[in-house]
Amino acid sequence: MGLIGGFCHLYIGQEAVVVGVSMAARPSDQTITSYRDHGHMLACGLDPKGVMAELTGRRGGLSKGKGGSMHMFSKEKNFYGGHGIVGAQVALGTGLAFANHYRENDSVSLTYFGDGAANQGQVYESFNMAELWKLPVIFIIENNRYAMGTSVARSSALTEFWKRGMAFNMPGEAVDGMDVRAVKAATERALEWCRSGQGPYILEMQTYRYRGHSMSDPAKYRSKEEVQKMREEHDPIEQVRARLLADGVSEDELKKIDGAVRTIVSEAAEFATQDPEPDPSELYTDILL
Ligand SMILES: Cc1ncc(C[n+]2csc(CCOP(=O)(O)OP(=O)(O)O)c2C)c(N)n1
Ligand SMILES: [Mg+2]
Repeated sequence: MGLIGGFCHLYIGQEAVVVGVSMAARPSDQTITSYRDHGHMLACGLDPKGVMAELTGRRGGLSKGKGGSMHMFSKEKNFYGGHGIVGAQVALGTGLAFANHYRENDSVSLTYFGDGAANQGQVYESFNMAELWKLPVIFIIENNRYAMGTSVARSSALTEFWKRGMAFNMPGEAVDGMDVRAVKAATERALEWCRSGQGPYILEMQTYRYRGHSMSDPAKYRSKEEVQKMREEHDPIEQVRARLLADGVSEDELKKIDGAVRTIVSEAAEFATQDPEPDPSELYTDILL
């Protein structure tokens, strides 16, 4: 409908990652991620109206309508963005872990990044310092198999991202990122490792990006069949639904949950189209000059 200006990177297909991690984490643990951040924000407990209104550039948006989809923060919910520079959040997330270590506050930095970002130089500088100083950080690599239109096989010398910490003595494991139970269990192990003072940990979440990279994506780099197969055989939400039905939860109960979610979404959409845009006088506030 053209209501969202600029970029918009959807998280559809990857939901089990952030949900499973959040189930294991404490509200005091910090989250920091890339521009594919809407799911992370919702999982941190941020108001969907604030997220949606930021997408449409309205006053009630989480960054007052001036940040857009890639730049939303909430110190209150320990959500540190939303970063557009590929890999930049990894060094910042390591800094958050340094602060935790220094303050001895028992919090863990949940630092998310993509398979593409995993090839950036600052990631390895961060790995070195994190392990050297035993910083409480989980490096969560969301391997959704593509960086824009480039598959991991075409860009990465070592496609087993969980092994990327080996040169630094950092443990890691591969996780079925389409199964929320596997994500939660692996995150619990990693959190225990970090909180007991043993340093950082890598979780490679093997997941899949259903939609295009961003706003326009001709998707010539993968087949429709590949996407269809993932949706049909591995969808993280359908898996939960099938398990609940098998456990005796009724279709009616599931419909109620669906209905409640739809209400939240339409209320957010309504707010994001009715709320006014920021006043022009706001153009020079909240920025560093
Ligand atoms: C330093 C830098 N280089 C290039 C880009 C352009 N760019 C934006 S997203 C992206 C791909 C990153 O892929 P990945 O880390 O796998 O994350 P995903 O989009 O799959 O979540 C690239 C190259 C950028 N934003 N920043
Ligand atoms: Mg990727």
